[in-house]
Amino acid sequence: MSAAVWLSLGSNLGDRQEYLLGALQRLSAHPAIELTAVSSLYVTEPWGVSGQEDYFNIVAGLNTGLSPTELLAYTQNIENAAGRQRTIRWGPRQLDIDIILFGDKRINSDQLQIPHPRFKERMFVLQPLYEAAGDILLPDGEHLSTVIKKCAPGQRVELKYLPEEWLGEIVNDHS
Ligand code: A4P
Ligand code: MG
Repeated sequence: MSAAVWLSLGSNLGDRQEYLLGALQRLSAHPAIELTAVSSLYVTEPWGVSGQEDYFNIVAGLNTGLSPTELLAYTQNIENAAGRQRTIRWGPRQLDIDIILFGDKRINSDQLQIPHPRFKERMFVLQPLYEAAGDILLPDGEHLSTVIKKCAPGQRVELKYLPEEWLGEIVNDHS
């Protein structure tokens, strides 16, 4: 069975836009992944550790027949292919891919927590998610718009490119 999944992708090292584009290409190249939505590209202030470059953040929606752990293994391969080194937690990175939602699943293992444990505190996830997914009902019964109203104000999340301004054919190519 296919599940509706939402991923958050971020980059704050090197050619940030190119890393995000490359990740989307690799995701849509997988035979068991169908890319269904990609948000605008946002420039966001670093969350967690200050003194880093701004991030480029996006959200992508997909349908997949992969299990959550299979999807995590694939997204970690994509991160590694982008040269990702795991040194400082929340430190600078070429590419970070987090699984935010996986249908209605709730998972709490050492390797994987879904929904992502910190997404409700992060406007760099919530704003593009709202743009791409609309006011979805979350697995805990809360609407996304309610979470956004409760999120700490003042986090800088600036629209840089609308989807058609930065994606080219990437989403259409797959359909
Ligand atoms: N893991 C558990 N649950 C998940 C999940 N739902 N999705 C595990 C993905 N991975 C999940 O991640 C550490 C471990 O989390 C993985 O091995 C996986 O088994 P990591 O990517 O190696 O390390 P990390 O990303 O440095 O740590 P962490 O805690 O995942 O950080 P976050 O929460 O991903 O935050 N500021 C802005 N503006 N934009 C950003 O994109 N990103 C981060 C990273 C910090 N600040 C940011 C941004
Ligand atoms: Mg991560």
